[in-house]
Amino acid sequence: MSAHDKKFTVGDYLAQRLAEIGICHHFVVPGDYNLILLDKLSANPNLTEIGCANELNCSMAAEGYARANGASVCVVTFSVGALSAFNGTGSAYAENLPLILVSGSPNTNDAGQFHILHHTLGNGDYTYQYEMAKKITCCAVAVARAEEAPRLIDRAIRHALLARKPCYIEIPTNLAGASCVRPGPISAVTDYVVSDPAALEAAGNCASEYLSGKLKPVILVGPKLRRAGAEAELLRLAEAMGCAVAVQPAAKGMFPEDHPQFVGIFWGQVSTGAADTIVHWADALICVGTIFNDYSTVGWTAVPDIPLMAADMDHVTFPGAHFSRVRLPEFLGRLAEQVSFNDTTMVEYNRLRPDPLHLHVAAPEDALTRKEISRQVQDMMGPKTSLFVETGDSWFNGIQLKLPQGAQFEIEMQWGHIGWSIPASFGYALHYPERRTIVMVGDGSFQVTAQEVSQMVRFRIPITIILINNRGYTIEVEIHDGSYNKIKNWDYAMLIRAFNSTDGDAKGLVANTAGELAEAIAIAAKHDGGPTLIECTIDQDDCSRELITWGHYVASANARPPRHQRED
Ligand code: DPX
Ligand code: MG
Repeated sequence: MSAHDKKFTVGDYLAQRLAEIGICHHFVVPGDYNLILLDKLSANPNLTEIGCANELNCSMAAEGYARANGASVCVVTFSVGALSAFNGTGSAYAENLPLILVSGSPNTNDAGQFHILHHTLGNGDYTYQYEMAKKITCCAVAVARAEEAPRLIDRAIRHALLARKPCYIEIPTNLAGASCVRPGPISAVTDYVVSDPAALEAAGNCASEYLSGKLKPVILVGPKLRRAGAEAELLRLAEAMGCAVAVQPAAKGMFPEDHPQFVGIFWGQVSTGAADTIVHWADALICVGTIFNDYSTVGWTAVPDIPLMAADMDHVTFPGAHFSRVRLPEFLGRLAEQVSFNDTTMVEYNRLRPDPLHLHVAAPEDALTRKEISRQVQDMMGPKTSLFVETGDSWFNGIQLKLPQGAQFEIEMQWGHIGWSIPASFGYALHYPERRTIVMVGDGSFQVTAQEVSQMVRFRIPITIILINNRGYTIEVEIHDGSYNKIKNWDYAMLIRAFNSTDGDAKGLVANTAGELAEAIAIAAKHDGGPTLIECTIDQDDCSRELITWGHYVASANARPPRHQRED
């Protein structure tokens, strides 16, 4: 084979790299600027093309696929496609997921000839999309000559994998099929950057100093733990220390909930178990991959107030010292070797441990309530369940559930885009056909991305959608009410049947009572040929105590008056 094989193209190069980093499905919406590229991608035998209904959903499906697979790709057309896909790309940035956004772009001759092109702003500028992409990715590249494609494609993918952030690759329509050299070993792109040995050692020593003399250490786990691939090391550290382990809401499931050291979700006033009491009692707090934002701190009311040790994905900060290029798995692994056992916080927690709740079981004819839905969803959970919870009261209902060993939990708490759970669960389930994916989603959220259920129908993915119909944006009602929180009601079960058309096998069911929900869940459990949507109707005012409490504090944080600088 000659080094410059005429038959090998820029599109083939990208396809090969995607396959080599373990991507098996590529999410696409076609448009004339990306058609040749799509032909090249689908010609690669290791990639399966997954068409989506629109680019917002396409990017969110890729976001969900990256949660399961570790990396993903979304391929769209210029501007009309890419600007919608920026939303899922923003989510991937916020949620620390390497999503590769690829956009077709105008023919390379047009800019110089001052042509006005379709799907553009019409002002002759074709750089704006690339400029915008720079802000929401860790690396954006625009290929202008085929010769540059290998270097730029490799660079973007490498940055994304290392930083666990999205990247952007723009390929002009007349370059996707242009000939290109073949790629070298993939290790040059995927090779892991290990910790700086001196920084790792110094950080380890600093950790010993931080913990020395402390009597009540607690570990607080945040959502970046899984993104850094450090769950096993955290477990080793926790068991070596024997201390209490609390988890932030966005990290639910990243430390096993059936582990004796699991003390609950630390979420200020809406914590589970007695997690907040034990976190506030601690005199040393080892934060691992945590994110303290207005939501996770309940409108800044639950910011830990002792000096912290904060281990992030690639650096560690102590009171008074910072260490760069310390990778989380290596740091936690090292700490697990050096710490001493101190279970004081577990001894205390066992005194505080709340008794298990005796949940009220509704009679079959009882009108459905939020609590009864949660009780029945709890019974659906097993080791192979993956539960997606959507922004809305579903967050609070989902957080309260107990995850049995092996169950997975997905939440998009940093970005918080309503409608995320439908395309994201679809993307996720493509990677995990052996798992049972359940989605808890509100009526308002479902209306944002409902079309993507048709992809679950098309690819026969048996996702169970528990749609909680409380006739509006209840979480918004609790934060700030107004006429805008009312929405048009739909016949959701009938909508699903419309997606079936002549060849689909989705089920759309309605549950108004506890008994109807139990029957619907039994049908869903046996249904493998496509999704089952269960519309659960509840009273408009039936929402969780946690939502009301949290909404009150978040609303107060939003309403803080502007602070003016003092004029001297
Ligand atoms: C909005 C939210 O019906 O859930 O349980 O009734 O609240 P609940 P629904 O799905 O309603 C969701 C609604 C409108 N948030 O209450 S959380 C603002 C918002 C957002 N994302 C996007 N637009 C607006 N989070 C894309
Ligand atoms: Mg609602």
